[in-house]
Amino acid sequence: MDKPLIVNSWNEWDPLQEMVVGSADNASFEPVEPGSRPAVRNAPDTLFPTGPKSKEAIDRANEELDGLVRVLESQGVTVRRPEPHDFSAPVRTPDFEVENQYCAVCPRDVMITMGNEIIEATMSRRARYFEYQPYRKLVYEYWNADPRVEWTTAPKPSMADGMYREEFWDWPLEERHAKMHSFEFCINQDEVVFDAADMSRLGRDILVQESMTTNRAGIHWLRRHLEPRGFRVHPVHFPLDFFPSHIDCTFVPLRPGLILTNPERPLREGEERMFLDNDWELLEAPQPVLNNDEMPLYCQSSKWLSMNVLSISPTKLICEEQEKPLQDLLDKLGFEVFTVPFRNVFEYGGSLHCATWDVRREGTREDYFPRLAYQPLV
Ligand code: ABU
Repeated sequence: MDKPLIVNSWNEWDPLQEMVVGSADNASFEPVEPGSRPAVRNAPDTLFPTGPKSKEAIDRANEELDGLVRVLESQGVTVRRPEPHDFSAPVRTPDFEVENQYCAVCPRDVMITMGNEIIEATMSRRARYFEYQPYRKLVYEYWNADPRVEWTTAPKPSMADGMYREEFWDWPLEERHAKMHSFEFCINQDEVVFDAADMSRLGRDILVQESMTTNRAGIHWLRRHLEPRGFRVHPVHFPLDFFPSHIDCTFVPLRPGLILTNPERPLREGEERMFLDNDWELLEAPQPVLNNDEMPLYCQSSKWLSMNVLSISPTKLICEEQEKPLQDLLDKLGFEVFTVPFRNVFEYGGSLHCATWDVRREGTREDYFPRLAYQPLV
């Protein structure tokens, strides 16, 4: 019999065996750059801090990340952590300079497992250009241990000024509303750009959100890479999300046939077809406990981090400790719900799904969409 695969994960819900959980060690504040305009919550005119985060803020986030590790380990999951990295160091390439980097709290943004293949995303922001580095030692370990592991690094974009549309940040809300169906954000369409967290894996079918962090060239690259490997890639759009970045606070598969949706970010008309034709239920998440203006001061994400849950299996998942309305809904749906406090992690860009990268789950590639009209590129 073949030895079990070391890297194997085809969807977001199969029983979890091995996972990377992020770390806040050496984290810095994200700098202002063409792909990101961080702002202090409720005080947009206050200067956003720069340089390393405080030891206290790092310790608070690490305590919660360690709590997540304990829950995962109690469920038999092997947990791995990133290597230390100096995020206070500047980056200088022939095309740009940025005063510091960010953090290794959200491996989901950088790394994705597609079956037995690990893909490192291009990334979309300068401060995150080298964010693959804290995971390289692990990738080498997996790659050396099992010849069936494939490893792909997507082409690095220049991140030069010409890759961005800086005026995006100054568009008034009315203009964003008027332009919502053009799906043009702070990156233009000239180079291949994607963050891994704009994808969601449903067996043979991969959803990719067009966003501030993934452009159409990025989706095109993913199709050309994944279709010959037997995947079908579906671009998805949420026109009422004026600052889309990462799909996992918007459209969250919980188990075969069930997706948690964001009531304030409906799918573009027509894109729900593939789900309804294949008997999937799209179920709205309840309103989060916090409003956007109650989110942590330096957090750049929305209140919808509430729905950034992590599946341990099709019947068990982990939810943020204070999100009672969502916990009650999941409980009614028959899930065993584990909870962990995680709000001190929010200012590092995500919640439970963002702060993890699944390396191995049970299961194989299944077709959950047998009734699908799909036109491959070639
Ligand atoms: N990194 C996930 C953030 C998504 C959101 O704010 O809705």
